[in-house]
Amino acid sequence: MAVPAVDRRAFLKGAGLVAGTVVAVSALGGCSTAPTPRGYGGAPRPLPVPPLADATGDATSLTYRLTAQAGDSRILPDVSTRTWGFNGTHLGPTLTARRGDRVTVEITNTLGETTTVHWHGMKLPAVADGGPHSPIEPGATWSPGWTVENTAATLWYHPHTHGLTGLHAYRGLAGLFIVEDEVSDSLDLPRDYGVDDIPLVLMDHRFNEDGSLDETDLPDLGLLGDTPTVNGITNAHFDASTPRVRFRVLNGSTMRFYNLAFSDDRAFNVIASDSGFLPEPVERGMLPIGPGERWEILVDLEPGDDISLVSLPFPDNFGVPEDGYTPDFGLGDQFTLLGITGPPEGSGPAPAVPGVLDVRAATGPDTTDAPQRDFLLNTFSINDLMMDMNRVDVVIDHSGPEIWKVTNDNSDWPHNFHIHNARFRVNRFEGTGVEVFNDGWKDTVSLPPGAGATLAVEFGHHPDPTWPYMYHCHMLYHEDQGMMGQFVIVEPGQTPALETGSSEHTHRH
Ligand SMILES: [Cu+2]
Repeated sequence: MAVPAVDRRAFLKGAGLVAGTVVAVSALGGCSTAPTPRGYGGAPRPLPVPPLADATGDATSLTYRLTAQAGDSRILPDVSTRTWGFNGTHLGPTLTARRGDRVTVEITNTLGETTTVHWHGMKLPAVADGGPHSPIEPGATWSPGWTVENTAATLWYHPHTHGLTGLHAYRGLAGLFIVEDEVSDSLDLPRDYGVDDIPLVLMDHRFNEDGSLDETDLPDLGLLGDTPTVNGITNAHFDASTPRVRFRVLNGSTMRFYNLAFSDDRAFNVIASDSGFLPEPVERGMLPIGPGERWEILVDLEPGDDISLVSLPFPDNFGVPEDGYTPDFGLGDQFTLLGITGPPEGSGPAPAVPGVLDVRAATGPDTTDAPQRDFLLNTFSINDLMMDMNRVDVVIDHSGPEIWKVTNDNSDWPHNFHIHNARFRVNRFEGTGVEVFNDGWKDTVSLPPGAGATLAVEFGHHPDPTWPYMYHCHMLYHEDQGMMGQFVIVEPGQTPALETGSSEHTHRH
């Protein structure tokens, strides 16, 4: 359905006025007048680390089993919260595989509600991708299988239920999928999972007085929270045992952008983006991360260090106007995310950071003669259209790369853009004065108001006219409101013929 531009603007203005109260509420999480978010008083708790999942099968053909289940968790220290998780009450275990492995995941849904599981960042056949066309009904088991073709990277999995992705992720359905290969083997990097190689799943929540999750969608903001959590708890603390720690940071929040830094402003090295290693480490003091994105960073620590990983207010509010008409996306908020203490006395200095990480990442795809497509993001639409499970928006009938020019057409809202079954380079970033770090291979790009990103996109090539892949805004309230489209990869001359899906919308309103 097309949405006339005039109506969108009118809606936006009206919504902004309604959101006036939200601005005030969200500002409580801000830096200057902010009280401590709930769960951050008192003693910190040790950072939980999601367990590594056990695989069955032989060395190169792995089978994982995930059970989506509900249960009670201690997100807050003093009260239990009903949450969802895989193989546990909250979040999910970390899956691992090597490039070239055959992977099968048997997912059983015991939730009592239909959900799906999508492999974010993975190149794989659309039938295994776990988008909205692959519902797992209550009591059912879904067993996708594929051969891992990604290079070493920190990927993740989360629901992609039509109209309900944000809610299902917010309840806790998210886990990491770490891919290793011969390059990651060869690098002198921290690799002892849970010791010096630490996943950090960032989320944010709102709580009712009784400790239950507040699942009320705020106007325009959906499930934006006022309380940050790391690996499922508030006020987490990590005691380093080594002089260098590798953090694999996932922004698993539904709507929140974080501006990562350390409390003492120390520099750190960025070593990997969404889709794998950078060609060489890049030293940074701040690092924005949008919903769905991942960064791997190295931080060096000394005995006696007592610091925090924090999220700082975005310079220039990420280009979003601070007025009475624009919803407060929390871009001015400041949070302590994770307390960190240095290694024990007597720990030596960290070794030199490798000067080269992955020469394969130094160049993008050759886009000479590559087709270009344009995507205009505005409010809840892409190219004036909202998601329709029965409509194919893009047909790709070749195996080469494409140029996708993605523009945030809103002057006052941030968006971001994620493409399934693909990785891309950000070749140009324009239309905004806001600096966004976009080095390396990515699968999700953050777009401040007005920003245009020219992406050189490399797709997995698994032609199948019957199953679509998704592209969408990864601010999940936007996605759930319809900010998503479908593409199909076919053989030359083939016509898409979707056999799956339905026009039934399951929006919760
Ligand atoms: Cu959006």
